[in-house]
Amino acid sequence: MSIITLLHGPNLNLLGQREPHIYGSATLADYEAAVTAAAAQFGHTVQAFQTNHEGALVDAIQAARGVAAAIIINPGAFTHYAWAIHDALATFAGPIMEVHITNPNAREPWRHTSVVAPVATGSIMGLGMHGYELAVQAIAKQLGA
Ligand code: CA2
Repeated sequence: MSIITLLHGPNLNLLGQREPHIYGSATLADYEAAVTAAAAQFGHTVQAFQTNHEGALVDAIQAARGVAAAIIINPGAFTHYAWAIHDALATFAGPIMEVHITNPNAREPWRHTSVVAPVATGSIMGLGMHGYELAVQAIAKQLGA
């Protein structure tokens, strides 16, 4: 049994409360429950954390080192410019799945760059909650369980 750290960045605490035409009606708690259920199918547990603060996200990534076997991260808008998150993720030894609810490449040009993608094992975008479930499946395969 391994721990998967699930990290959400800024404004994702508002899921299900604002802009449902873009982000759907599922809440952050729904996302965390779905990932937990998917992970349980492979015998893994999930430690979930959301923050609106870049440094807190860096701290959470560092805290996952030596504790979690894998990270699933939706860094929110930090995706597009937060090199401190890039650097923190680069220190993590296990699989890292970058997940986005929407497809940033189909949105404004400033969303087309990800500074996280170069240090991610894989990136899944535009599939809503299903993307998170696919991320769990990919991690389970990578961990060999
Ligand atoms: O599609 C994604 O998952 C994003 O990471 C979401 C970020 C956005 O900046 C990225 O480009 C793509 C924004 C998260 C904002 O979440 C909200 C949720 C509900 C209501 C308002 C914002």
